[in-house]
Amino acid sequence: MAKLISHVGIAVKSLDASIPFYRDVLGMEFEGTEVVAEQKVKVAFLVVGESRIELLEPTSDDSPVAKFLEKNGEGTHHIAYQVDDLAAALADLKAKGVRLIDETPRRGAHGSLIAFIHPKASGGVLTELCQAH
Ligand code: CMX
Repeated sequence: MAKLISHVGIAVKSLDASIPFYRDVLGMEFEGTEVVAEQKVKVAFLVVGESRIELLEPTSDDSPVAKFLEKNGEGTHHIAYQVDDLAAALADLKAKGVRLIDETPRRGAHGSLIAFIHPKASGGVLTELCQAH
């Protein structure tokens, strides 16, 4: 099911303040930013090998990332694994009784399809599955 680590999501207060560390200090290729309206975040992607770092800045006070920042401050927010067929993966997880946040795929960045597994079902790690578009 999980093919590779698509990206690691990191919650930040400000993309502008956070991008330079990854781009200029760690030397990652900066791919650009995108607003993911459905998730109430603005994201920046930085390429590292086959994977990416996704910096997440909330776009409103009721964004899940705003709530995370308020509770924990900046830091690792989720790990995303790439799958070939998200709908099939979700059906499989549901059949196995895994607690899902999204029972059907939603729209993520880059037109991808995404769904989250609840952190209580995955050892305290918010886990995303994504299918590239
Ligand atoms: N990683 C690990 N645990 C987390 C977490 C995270 N990112 N966010 C919340 N939790 C834990 C909390 O610590 C809390 O645990 P305790 O009950 O032990 O204290 C529990 O989950 C409930 O957290 P909460 O703060 O009360 O928040 P909610 O239940 O309202 O929401 C969650 C939590 C995960 C269901 C919600 O954030 C969600 O639906 N997330 C998925 C969507 C998302 O995060 N979108 C932004 C990224 C989008 C993108 O990548 O494009």
